[in-house]
Amino acid sequence: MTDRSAATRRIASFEIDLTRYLNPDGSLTAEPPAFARDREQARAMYALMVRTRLFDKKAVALQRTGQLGTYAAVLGQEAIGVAIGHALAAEDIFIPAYREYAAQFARGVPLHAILQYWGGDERGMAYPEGTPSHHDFPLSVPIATHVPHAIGVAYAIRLKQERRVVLASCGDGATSKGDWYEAISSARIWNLPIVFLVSNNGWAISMPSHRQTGAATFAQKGLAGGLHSEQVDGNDVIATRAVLAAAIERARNGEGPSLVEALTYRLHDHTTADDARRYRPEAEVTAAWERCPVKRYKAYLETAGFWSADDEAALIADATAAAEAAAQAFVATAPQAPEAIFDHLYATLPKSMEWQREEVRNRGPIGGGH
Ligand SMILES: Cc1ncc(C[n+]2csc(CCOP(=O)(O)OP(=O)(O)O)c2C)c(N)n1
Repeated sequence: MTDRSAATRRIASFEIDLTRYLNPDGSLTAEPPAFARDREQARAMYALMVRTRLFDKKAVALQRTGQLGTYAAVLGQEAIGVAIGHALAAEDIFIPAYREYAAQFARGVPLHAILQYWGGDERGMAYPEGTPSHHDFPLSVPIATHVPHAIGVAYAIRLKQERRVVLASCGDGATSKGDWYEAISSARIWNLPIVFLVSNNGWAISMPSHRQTGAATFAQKGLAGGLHSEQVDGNDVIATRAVLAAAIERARNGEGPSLVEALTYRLHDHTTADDARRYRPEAEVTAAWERCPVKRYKAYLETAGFWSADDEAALIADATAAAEAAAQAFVATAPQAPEAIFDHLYATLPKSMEWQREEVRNRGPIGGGH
């Protein structure tokens, strides 16, 4: 065999950065950004995180008591939605997967609308006018199919020369799909104002992340498309907001797309239709609770003098009441006409669908509180 080393030159090499401000015990690794030193902003982020956690608990309880369809819990991943909600500007466009409820709440989606969606009622995705959510996308349960759509939106923004940014979120499993790679590939070629957020929560249902890719990180998948790519501790709301805000700013300034891999952990089952005990070691879950984003951020706030026991009691009471009110609003919603699913999908119903619409109409109501 000939030695070809003399003929070989290295033409590319790469590094992936990981950002973390908060250790799991809430202590700081570095001086935090200005927003985390601002009492009001820092408190608002915590309130949203706790509200989301209590909403989530209520949603699971509704499903367990037969009042809600399958629901995807966000337990353990709340910081990511909070960071998205606080990093995006009102005019930006959020194109979510299905676990980033906190971001949707921040942008004006009412809590009960999310329950409505998981109750099989598409009206929950008609977000209120006059809120930033109005121009956002509905949840995407089909994995990664919304990511090329996000490219289309970002392309339109560039064409119209608007200073808006698209943020598309998905899980680690979604990065295995062809449509996801197609989007990554187009983003840089067209220099689109887009940020891809990949929540690496350790699992894609029963498939662990380390079997999802042979690569050391999911972030480096973005490098293949020429994207600015990095990791962040997704259980550290300060770091996640800071990294996303920087990526959004680059996109807004025409400096190209980014991929952010947020390291987190799904503390709940995949959905209420799943039983993770069948495939996931209990010890892994116990260890992950030590990295809980709520506990960590609360410790930071307390040390900073931004949070007291009275604040906590008031927030828990308020967030519990909000979750309860959402549940009641959902349960009280009259079901929509069964044929409404056709009306939501088509402006003009194709002739070939008319008999299907009739058949569904005769079947009885769907959605609403039941
Ligand atoms: C196109 C498509 N294929 C398969 C499924 C079934 N499915 C639902 S969730 C899921 C795993 C998704 O894992 P990941 O992207 O890591 O997101 P996570 O649920 O962990 O947040 C799969 C395969 C689906 N919803 N859509």
